[in-house]
Amino acid sequence: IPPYDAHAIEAKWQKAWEDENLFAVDEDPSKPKKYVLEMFPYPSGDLHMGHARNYTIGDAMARQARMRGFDVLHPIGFDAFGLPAENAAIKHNTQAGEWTYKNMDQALATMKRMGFSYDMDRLVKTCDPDYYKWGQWIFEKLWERGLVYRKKSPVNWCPGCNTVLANEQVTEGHCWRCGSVPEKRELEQWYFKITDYAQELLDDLEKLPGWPERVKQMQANWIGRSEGAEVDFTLCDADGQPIQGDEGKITVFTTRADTLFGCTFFLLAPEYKGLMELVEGTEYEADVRAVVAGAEKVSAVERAQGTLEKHGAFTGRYVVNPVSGQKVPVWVADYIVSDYGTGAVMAVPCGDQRDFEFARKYDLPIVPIILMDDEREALEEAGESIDTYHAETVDWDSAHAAEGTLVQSGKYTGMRGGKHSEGEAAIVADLEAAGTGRRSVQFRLRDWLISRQRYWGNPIPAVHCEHCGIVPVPEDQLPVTLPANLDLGAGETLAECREFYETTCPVCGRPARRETDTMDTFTCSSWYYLRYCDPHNEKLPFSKEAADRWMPVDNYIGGIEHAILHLLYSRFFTKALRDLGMLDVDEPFTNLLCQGMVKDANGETMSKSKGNVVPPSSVIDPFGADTMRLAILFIAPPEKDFDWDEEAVAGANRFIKRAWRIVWQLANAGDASARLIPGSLDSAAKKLYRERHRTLAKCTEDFDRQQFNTAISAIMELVNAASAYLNATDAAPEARDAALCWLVASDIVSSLAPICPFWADELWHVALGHAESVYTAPWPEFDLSEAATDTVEIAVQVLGKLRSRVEISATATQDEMRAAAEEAAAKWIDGKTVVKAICVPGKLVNLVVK
Ligand code: ANZ
Ligand code: ZN
Repeated sequence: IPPYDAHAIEAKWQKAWEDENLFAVDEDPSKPKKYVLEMFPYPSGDLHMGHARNYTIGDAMARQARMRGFDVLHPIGFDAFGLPAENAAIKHNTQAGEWTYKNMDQALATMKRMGFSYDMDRLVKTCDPDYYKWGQWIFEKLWERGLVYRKKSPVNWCPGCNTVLANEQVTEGHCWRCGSVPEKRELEQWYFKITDYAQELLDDLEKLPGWPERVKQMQANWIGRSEGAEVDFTLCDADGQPIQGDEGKITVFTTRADTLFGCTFFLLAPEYKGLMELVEGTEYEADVRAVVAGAEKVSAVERAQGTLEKHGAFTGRYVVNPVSGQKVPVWVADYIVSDYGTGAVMAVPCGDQRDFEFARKYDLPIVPIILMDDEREALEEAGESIDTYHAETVDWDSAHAAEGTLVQSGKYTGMRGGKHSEGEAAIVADLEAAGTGRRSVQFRLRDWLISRQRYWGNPIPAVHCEHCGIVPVPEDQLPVTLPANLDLGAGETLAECREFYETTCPVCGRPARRETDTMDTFTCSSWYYLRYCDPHNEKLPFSKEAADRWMPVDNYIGGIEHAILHLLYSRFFTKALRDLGMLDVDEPFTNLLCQGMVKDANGETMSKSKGNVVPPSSVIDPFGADTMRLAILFIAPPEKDFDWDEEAVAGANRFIKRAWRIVWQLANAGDASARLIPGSLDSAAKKLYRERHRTLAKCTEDFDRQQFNTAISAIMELVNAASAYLNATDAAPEARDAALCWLVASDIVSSLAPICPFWADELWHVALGHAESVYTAPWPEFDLSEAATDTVEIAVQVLGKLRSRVEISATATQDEMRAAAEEAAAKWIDGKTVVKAICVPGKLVNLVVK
């Protein structure tokens, strides 16, 4: 038996697979397809453990699918644009591209060492012009369809990164990359109209039973659909004189029209259009301006959270409540945002905590109009009536429950109040009848701001012409190529690069200026999985035929950090491209697996700053990639976090070596041409034969559930059973069943092949003598009925003491049980008389002797 030399074997098969192009797609339409995809990496350096885990999971799935007869698409690429390349270029005084391509090469080398079965002919790098060209092409198609527009709007400007951030990139009030606090700036920006798809993006979550519930919940919350109503208030001056015409109407969006009687003041967002006209030249102007100026310093996201100290000012104006007829003051408040609902809010401090805090701060009235159930019970017990309940103010510390019984609410008093309540329905119906309100649905989802004032990204293909306006770059002039030699170190930007921005108008031919914004890199990762279907297409981003063949992705594997943005944007692209007639599917990813994190041995997240990163090479160098892959999959189920464990790696290595020896022994004892006749196996062989059916059934099922750790346990049991068989037959090796030995050797190699590929292909070729790769061989077949035991092992006791165990037929009679027990316990009953045998079928025989 040759020793297990991981490094020699791995080098050998890396080369052989590459030479043979073994993992290229078959493009065989007679086979069912399977598209297995891991989220592609950002090439920031070498791969880390998180990557290694992500790709090992995907690779095990892809390899097994191949063995099960699927035509498998398993590609890889790089999400290669982005800020870190620019920062690195500045720091190391190189070009962003140079740094990026170098890192990609390094990552590819590690992927090769890890044995990932990618179809390398389909490699996609998003910073290659023949990829980003099609990103520009798609941009223009979306533009034609009305899904791209420009808007001057207050944007989050990150002073650290010198760029605009999308709302999504401001997390808890800080830049997601550098942690700076973004400022407000007014700029013309490019947007994708993802909100056109808000309802469908929400509804279609139901078509995704293969996604984790929590991811769907996060998406639904992000889309944030709210059902409510718009209510029109009438603007008036201090004397209650209404202001005539359309300007005299201010509309709010509320989910709680039932609380209209509790509206004691009225709020406008600082950016509310027309706010300044209300106060211009009045004594209130200065205070209102101060609130507006203060709000500009804080991001809208943060303001809307309502956790900051609230600021406001009275405008000197009032509005009349369309239901109660009450006149209430209009204030500007910084916790109201302009891009949700109408930017105006009816404040109900008894029911809304933010309004409550504002009322307390500025001494505005809080009138209770809803009683919680216990308050109502107390009231009734005191013999008072809801109808006559009267209170002008409250002594509470916070706003009260959202649901209860309406009081002090005119004809609605006594009705149930709350979201979607009886009271809400009644009031909205009356508003609709009176023409002062209507049902309305709002989404939290905002349009996708894609403009970045950054160099290392996909240029937006547009030209600004003084005569023709903003025009798209004609298709035959795509791609707009990124200049390679910007002096980033000196702070040069695209907007300062003459060579880039000086151009002529494609319509009139006059000198014009090229757009210098690049696209958010999330645009590149929103359709890469489509390019993999047809990576060399020179006429289109991908053909419909190829997309129809491969889409949707059957198994998508990646980190939970992409649960919202990347997945939402990809779903949007798929739907928009479907509507352009480019493919047929509604959803890009059928099954989603979010793998858990790899933490260090102390349970801390691995990070460079903590200095606790375990690089994959630290395992591959001493033990080989197969040990690494086995350890990663064995430590925990894929969706769970795990703590990196040296002992588990050593254990995986011991097992791989042991399985290596057992396979060789079985192969040496085996014979490929011998015929296996189950009926003629002796009892030891029969036992192993049953075990192989049982463990393969378990292992196959576990693969289907992607529970690789328990699949590996099943394979370990099979190895143990084989080892026991070899030991039991050590005395008479010639009695070993050659066909069975060969079969079980093949089983062990095949079932471990998705996990330890180098090990497996070596044994398959050398120990088992096959000419072809194990990945061209089928996944082992099994038959659960063969696993059913027709014998049982029973305990043999003499006078209640366990003396022996014996294997007997499962259907043995009591006499047969007794006979077998007496034989097994012969030496303990020698010279005595068995007076009685107590038989418990399937369990034991107790012999009573004298
Ligand atoms: C009256 C009211 C009473 C409200 C009450 C809530 C509770 P969701 O559910 O998230 O959609 N609102 C509306 N537009 C706003 C804006 N631009 N900025 C800040 N707040 C705004 O939230 C809907 C509620 O958020 C609306 O219902 C409104 O306050 C507030 F007991 O109206 B409500
Ligand atoms: Zn022009």
